[in-house]
Amino acid sequence: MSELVTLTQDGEVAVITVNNPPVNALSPGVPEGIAEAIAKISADDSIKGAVMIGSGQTFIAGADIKEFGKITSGQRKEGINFLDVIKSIEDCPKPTVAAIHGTAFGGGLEVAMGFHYRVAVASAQVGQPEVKLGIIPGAAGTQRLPRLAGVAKATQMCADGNPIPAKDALAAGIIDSIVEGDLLSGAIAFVKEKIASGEKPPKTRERNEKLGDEASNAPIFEAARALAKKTARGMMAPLAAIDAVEAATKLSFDEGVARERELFNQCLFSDQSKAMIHVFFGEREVAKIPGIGKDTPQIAINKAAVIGAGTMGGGIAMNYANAGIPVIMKETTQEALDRGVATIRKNYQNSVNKGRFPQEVMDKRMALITPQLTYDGFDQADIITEAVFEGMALKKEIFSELDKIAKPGAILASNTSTLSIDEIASATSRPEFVIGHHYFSPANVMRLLEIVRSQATSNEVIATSMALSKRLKKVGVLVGNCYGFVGNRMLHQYGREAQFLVEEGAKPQEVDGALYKFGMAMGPLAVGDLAGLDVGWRIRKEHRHLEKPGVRYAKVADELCERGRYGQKTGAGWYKYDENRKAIPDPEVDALIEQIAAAQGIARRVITEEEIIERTQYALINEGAKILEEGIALRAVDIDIIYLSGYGYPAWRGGPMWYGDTVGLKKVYDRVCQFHAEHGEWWTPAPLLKELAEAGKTFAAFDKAKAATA
Ligand code: 3H9
Repeated sequence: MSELVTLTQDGEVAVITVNNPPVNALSPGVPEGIAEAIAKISADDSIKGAVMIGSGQTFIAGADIKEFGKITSGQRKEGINFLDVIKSIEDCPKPTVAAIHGTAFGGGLEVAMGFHYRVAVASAQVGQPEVKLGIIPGAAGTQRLPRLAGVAKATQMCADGNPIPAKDALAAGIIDSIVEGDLLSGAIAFVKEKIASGEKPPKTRERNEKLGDEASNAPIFEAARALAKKTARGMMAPLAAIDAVEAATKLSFDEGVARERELFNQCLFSDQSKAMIHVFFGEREVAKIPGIGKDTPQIAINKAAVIGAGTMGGGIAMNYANAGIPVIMKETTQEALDRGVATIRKNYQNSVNKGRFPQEVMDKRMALITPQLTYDGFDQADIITEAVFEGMALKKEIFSELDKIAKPGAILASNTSTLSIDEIASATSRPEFVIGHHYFSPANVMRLLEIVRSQATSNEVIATSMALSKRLKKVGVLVGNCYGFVGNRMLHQYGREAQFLVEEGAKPQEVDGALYKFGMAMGPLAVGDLAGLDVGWRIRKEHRHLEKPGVRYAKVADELCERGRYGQKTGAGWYKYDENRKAIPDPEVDALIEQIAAAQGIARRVITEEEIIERTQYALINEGAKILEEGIALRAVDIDIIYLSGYGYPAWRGGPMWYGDTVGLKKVYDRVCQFHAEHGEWWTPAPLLKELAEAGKTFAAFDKAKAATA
């Protein structure tokens, strides 16, 4: 037997151990090893029953995701087939038990369901997360899970991909027992009982009692489809997963498996699954920073402080409290402080009301936040995050103050979304401890944390910030210092094109509608109204000196602000809003736009959805290529992850740079050149885009080549 799967014997019980670190994925060799072990167990009269366990941190976390890319690229000729090995486990004449700790995900759960019984430790989780990779279970998970858990539970698990804890898996019938104490001993004791009972080992595929009937199942599938269309808008996998579970209720087991395979292949070979697999590895890749490793020392973060109790400051304080880290939240007036605390309380209360966590958790978190008007206790904080208005003078004043108060070795972070970290750091005597921690609104919800290094930021501060992002349940992405960093620098181009399109003839709802249809969580103009148009207005005023004379400037947003239309908070912005905050197109805005266009001599015309997508997406890609070339982002995938986790970009498109690869960089570059000719300076093609397009390459290939030389 290979080292990936070992077979040992404990009296009459055989123990199969899967040993494929870090997550015991079903890489080539693992399913074969399990099949070989089962064959030996079936043939050996001294063995009466068997247990399978994973070594290390987990049971089997699924198929080896790296193999999917090999299949779709043609590098691997044969598909992945775990069906036969699972059937051989199920057909083993002796009782078999899967002993689960960590995660039994995807193919891991599918293998476990082939065993006659499943036991787990209380901390284990089981799930069919395939839809998160743009695929569906492909080893009969959609056929066996409803036979164990019933149609409703199986549909939900296969369609949303979320794991469930052992306790719920026991209640649903997915596992048979929760083991207290040592898992292997518990599993061996369990199988011994089954051997002693003489009970015929049950085959999951033959258990049809939970499959329901058409009348009871139809509403389950209908509700699941409606939910998937809403929560996974534009994605094909959740709907395919529901179809596959439905097949389990209507076809024989073997026919259902064949249907599942057909749907699995449709998903696997789609652009969506390629994009989502790119995202899976990308989210892990962003944590890897050249020059920073496990041996880079880190600063212990046990106490935090935040300056500002506004939308951002309050959200940041919540992040610390959620992670169990005590945090001081400072404001300048009692009124602002009270408002900040009330918002936090309201947010937590909403979560309690929705059943996300109990009241005690809220009380504990509230108790971790100390609201105050002074700098008392700031000298004890390991990290201080400034989250005040976006103005350089104010930020420098605060950092100079913090330099006097903070203890040596404390991290001084700014939540600035655009301003130079180098300049902010220059207000202190310890620039190596200054870093940007750019959160996204609402800061307690959005997953992205853009971590901005200055010229001087130390590796220790960067490593601590990256590790802290994990503790705060964020995706930390390290970026370099420039105006707007990665996310907002690109957003600037995207938002500008959206506004230019409006000036040229598209209605605000047409621009937003096309981008919503493309998959964005919201259109850019509606986002502006939500965030507050005055925020960008203030930033633009701060950066007036950077504007180049003679270069076209998007005027409408400024004019809306001049008229007090700041967006939702004033009841009007790009749209007007009713009492339920529903956006309603406003003829006043249309008239204003026409007036601004006429004053600039812009001839208005019909604008297609295709042009809206090209102008906005290619603006992102072109700027992204410049950012990449300048080294502001480490990799193209870092840009993708920033857009997915901070800007509502659809995961199934893989992020803007991946989308560019999907379209083909030659096509993108040609259009950028055309836009450059038509619209001027803003569209100056990025040299890197030109280079890759002309060489027939992709951003993904650029990343790979860079990694190879690192
Ligand atoms: C499937 O099973 C399809 C089936 O229906 C059959 C079809 C025929 N493969 O996340 P971490 C790597 S689809 C390859 O940082 P954690 C990961 O890239 C699969 N590699 O650890 C990372 O590598 P690196 C269904 C994998 O403790 C390292 O392992 N299963 C896989 O925070 C550590 O990962 C899933 O979708 C994999 N399956 O979380 C489960 N999984 O160090 C996906 C992980 O080089 N995995 N790696 O960056 C997870 O959800 C989490 O990794 C897990 C551990 C919860 C298991």
